[in-house]
Amino acid sequence: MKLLITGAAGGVGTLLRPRLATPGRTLRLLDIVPIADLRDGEESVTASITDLDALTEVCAGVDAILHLGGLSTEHRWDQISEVNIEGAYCLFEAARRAGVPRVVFASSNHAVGFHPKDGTEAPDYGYPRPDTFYGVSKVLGEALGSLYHDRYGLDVICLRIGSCFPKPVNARMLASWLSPDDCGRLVEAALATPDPGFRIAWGVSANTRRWWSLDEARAMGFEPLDNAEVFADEVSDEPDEFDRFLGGAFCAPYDYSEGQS
Ligand code: 15L
Repeated sequence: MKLLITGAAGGVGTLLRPRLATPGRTLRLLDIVPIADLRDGEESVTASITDLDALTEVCAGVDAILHLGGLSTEHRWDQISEVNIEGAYCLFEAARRAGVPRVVFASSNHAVGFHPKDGTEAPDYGYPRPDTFYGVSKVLGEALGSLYHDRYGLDVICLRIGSCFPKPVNARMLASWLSPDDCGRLVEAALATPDPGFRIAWGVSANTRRWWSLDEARAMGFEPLDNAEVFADEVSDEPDEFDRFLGGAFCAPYDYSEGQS
């Protein structure tokens, strides 16, 4: 089984590489920078996710794609549209041209970040309400996934990932944390679930303070085993005024002037 991981040199990609390495699986690691310290079962390809021809070649012989590539925080519109939006188009189109049957798309909670928290679990498939241009790019990626499923039959699973870091670093992450191990388990579920069609699921651990649904992820066979609460004593309880929204600080005003992106 050959799994292509885009953005493999990034934060989540680096956390997932060892967790997705299984006997009989080749990880084809794509990034714009070469990947050092390749392990058994890994191969590295240096290319841009906005180079459709290169991406189509890289997709040859691949069984599934985990698309992590792109900017992972807010940037100016020209940067987001050039990298994340064009990159998502190239990814789905390359998958179609190369006949890759399944794409797991790393969407984000910021696709729906401006929904206010209302004391109930935010449902899977919540209506888009992006909190940034970055969030808009995730909505666009989900929309492309939907189109490529309906028009071409690709299986597309969009994971609205919370905060995937080694451990939570602020009060919000006590709710939004997706542990690296749970992230690996969630991706495995998305890769293995039979006939998924088009899905949108939250990516979050079994946090005591969680405010996102786990229904769709569980329906794919995911069971989170970690809980951010074990780190509660290590993070400041200082509330942030933007924590009233699902997207937290991404909802704050952003300075797009030169040098701020
Ligand atoms: C994301 O989508 C970002 O890529 C990441 O940098 C975190 O900020 C995360 O969301 C979050 O909401 O904590």
